[in-house]
Amino acid sequence: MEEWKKSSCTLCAQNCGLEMMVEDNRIKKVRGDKDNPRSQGYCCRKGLSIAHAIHNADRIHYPMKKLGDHHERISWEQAIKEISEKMLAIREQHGSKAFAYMGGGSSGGQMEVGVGLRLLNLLGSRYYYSPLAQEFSNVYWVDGRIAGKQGLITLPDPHRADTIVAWGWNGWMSHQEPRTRELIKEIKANPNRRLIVVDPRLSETAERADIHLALRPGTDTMLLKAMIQIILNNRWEDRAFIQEHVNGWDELEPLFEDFDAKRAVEEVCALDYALVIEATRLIAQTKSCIHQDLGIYMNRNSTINNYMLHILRSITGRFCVEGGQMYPAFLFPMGGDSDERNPKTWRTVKHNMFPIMGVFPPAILPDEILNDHPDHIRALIVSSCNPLRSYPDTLAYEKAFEALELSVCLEINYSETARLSDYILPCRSYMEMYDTTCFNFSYPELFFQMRQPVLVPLSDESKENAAIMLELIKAMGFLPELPGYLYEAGKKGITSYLGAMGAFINENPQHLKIVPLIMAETLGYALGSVNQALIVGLLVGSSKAFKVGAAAMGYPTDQTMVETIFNDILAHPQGLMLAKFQGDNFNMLRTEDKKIALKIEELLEPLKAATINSELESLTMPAKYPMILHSGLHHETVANTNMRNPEWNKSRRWATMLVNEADAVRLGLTDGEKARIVTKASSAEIEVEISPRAAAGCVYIRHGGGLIYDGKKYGVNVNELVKSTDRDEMCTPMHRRIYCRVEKL
Ligand SMILES: Nc1nc2c(c(=O)[nH]1)N[C@H]1C(S)=C(S)[C@@H](COP(=O)(O)OP(=O)(O)OC[C@H]3O[C@@H](n4cnc5c(=O)[nH]c(N)nc54)[C@H](O)[C@@H]3O)O[C@H]1N2
Ligand SMILES: Nc1nc2c(c(=O)[nH]1)N[C@H]1C(S)=C(S)[C@@H](COP(=O)(O)OP(=O)(O)OC[C@H]3O[C@@H](n4cnc5c(=O)[nH]c(N)nc54)[C@H](O)[C@@H]3O)O[C@H]1N2
Ligand code: SF4
Ligand SMILES: [Mo]
Repeated sequence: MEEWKKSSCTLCAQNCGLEMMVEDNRIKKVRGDKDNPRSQGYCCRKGLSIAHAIHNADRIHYPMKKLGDHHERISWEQAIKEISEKMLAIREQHGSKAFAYMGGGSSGGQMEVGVGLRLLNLLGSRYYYSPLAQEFSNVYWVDGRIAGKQGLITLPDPHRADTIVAWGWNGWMSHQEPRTRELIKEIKANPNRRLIVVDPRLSETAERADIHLALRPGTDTMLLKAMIQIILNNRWEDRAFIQEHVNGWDELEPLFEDFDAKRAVEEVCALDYALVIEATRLIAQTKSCIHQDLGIYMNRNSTINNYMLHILRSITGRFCVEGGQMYPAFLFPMGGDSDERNPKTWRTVKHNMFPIMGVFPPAILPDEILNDHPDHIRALIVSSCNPLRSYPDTLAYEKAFEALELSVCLEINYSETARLSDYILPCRSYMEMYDTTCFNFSYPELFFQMRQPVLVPLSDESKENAAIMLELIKAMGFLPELPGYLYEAGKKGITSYLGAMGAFINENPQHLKIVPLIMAETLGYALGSVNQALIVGLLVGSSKAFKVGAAAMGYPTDQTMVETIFNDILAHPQGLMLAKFQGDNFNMLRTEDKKIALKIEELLEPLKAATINSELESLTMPAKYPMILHSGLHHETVANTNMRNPEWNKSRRWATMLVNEADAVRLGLTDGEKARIVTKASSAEIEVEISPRAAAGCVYIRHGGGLIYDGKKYGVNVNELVKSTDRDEMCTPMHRRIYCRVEKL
């Protein structure tokens, strides 16, 4: 019988609602779920193809151990025993700093972090790495300074804006906003709304823009400085807003006053000055919002560019307001506060790098493994990410994995990372378990969806990632023996469980710190899911703003609150609005006076130092590598490294390198022939695709190539062409500006 089950897509951070028709425990058909209050039926071709990510020939069904050049099946008992013993031995011999955990950044499910981080901390380490720190470090750092504390992030609110600026963001292909294509179509159809695209090339989004600022690659700093100067020059700044909501502008203003905007725009950015003035007017004088993305995040000057984007928003009154840049409502913050000015904040031993929102950057992990310092990383747990394809410098990562004394990979597939790991532990896929992500961005209402399993686990031996990490914690003796009544209490309901837990902690206050683990163990047992128990834990520990917001939605505020909300979550597999945040968005700031702290001391000098002349000089291309490789377009034929089976793109051309027509003529290349691309890191041969989507002087390779499926490798792995040194001061990779040369074969 046909049965449609509700779930969500796990292939990008939008997590669009999906309905799946399941037959014989296989996903047969997929459609957008109209009942999902945020995505409202929207989904893209990736979501429609999600069955390939779940049902594929590379699924892992049991624990495996590396023996020589291959892996062999072992039992769970052996796996947990050997790994935990090895970990304790490494800690005994080398101390806590030998451990790192990399995970929790997946766009599908993140409850694992609740246990993964505690496992790391129980071992005494804070070296938590996640993909968040290979794109967002700069903006999260700036967000932290401006808000007075790290942990909350800001986001654009384009659905309620009239002018939307896509700055280094190709939304038509990458989404990154709810219902992106619908949004772009709505703007096109409405003469009062406009789309401005700042992108060197004619991207699919730029093609649909009212104004396309096709700037010379890497010149965003000069464009931003020019726009701020143009605003001042025309007195377009919002003085009343600045007065009421912004601190520090007085000291910043002089940095822009004498800037030669016209010369910067024409000589550095190679743009039409009148067009830039018009775009700036729309940003300043209409209900505007700016969505910046990888064109900014993974590019030169990312820190000051993100800073100037916030300055632009602040002085035009577009910060903490509807349709501008906002703090989303939250059940739990995106991360912790790991301010590097605090001497207690851990740093890495090789690069002395600090975490941002508690997260260390994957670009430097190979270096942190491959060094002689007594405290270098020796043991790594990787979960739900694929560093051997996703993070820069695959060749360095390969060496690093070889040097590790212990590598453990929690996966659903025989990924490139799994292939090099000492142990592979089989996870349930996101369609086989309960989970959620922290990408429930909305304001003032808080959207929440706990995905429910649509399939019976494909293997009896697979487990939730969090459950696996809990097994390791127990095997290492980090969890005390717990009374039977705690295991049983959850069967009588959450309120009854929380009562029992309260009594237990009263008698055993020494265990207060590990309450979430005790819940994972005992409530997880009663509910049959560690992840569900962790979600209950989040509700228990939720912020005051959330609790007030939940009360505003009609939830009880007494001891039955958690159970009532949790039951409602269970009853809404399509997701629901859980809380309505009260007061205005400025309330979310962590500054004492609830004003935007616009002056960032450390960035004043770099801002001053970025002049027209200094920029012209540093934009000069190295003679040996006269072109720019855009390493990793997030194109509609890519789903990061989640779709290993190339079948889903079978009628499409995707394993190519985009080249501009003039460059192709100059290099003597024809469409379809193979060319060689050479970078400092390596070289590769790849099919040329002459494309109007490529800017002159740039070539583009799609992200997610070089995956091995069923023993065969498809496409070029672009991270082999990137060196870990191609990174900025926050250790984010410079994937949008890898110097290269292209040769005819
Ligand atoms: N279909 C699909 N969608 C995805 C993903 C996927 O794999 N496939 N992955 C998801 C993930 S994890 C992410 S982070 C997002 C990324 O989403 P995007 O950031 O939209 O992805 P990119 O393809 O890198 O697009 C960045 C744009 O920046 C432009 N750019 C390059 N250099 C410069 C420059 O110097 N200045 C400016 N202003 N722009 C420049 C590029 O031409 C490009 O059009 O996509 C998400 N969505
Ligand atoms: N050169 C270059 N590199 C890039 C980029 C680029 O633009 N250029 N983009 C970067 C960006 S923005 C991002 S976000 C990263 C993403 O890179 P990663 O953080 O590695 O994320 P994914 O590629 O999504 O990897 C997901 C892994 O999790 C596994 N997985 C899928 N579902 C499940 C599950 O249910 N359980 C478990 N345990 N595992 C599962 C998949 O098999 C896969 O191996 O890539 C980055 N890499
Ligand atoms: S936009 Fe993202 S979440 Fe939505 S269907 Fe496409 S890949 Fe999935
Ligand atoms: Mo990403």
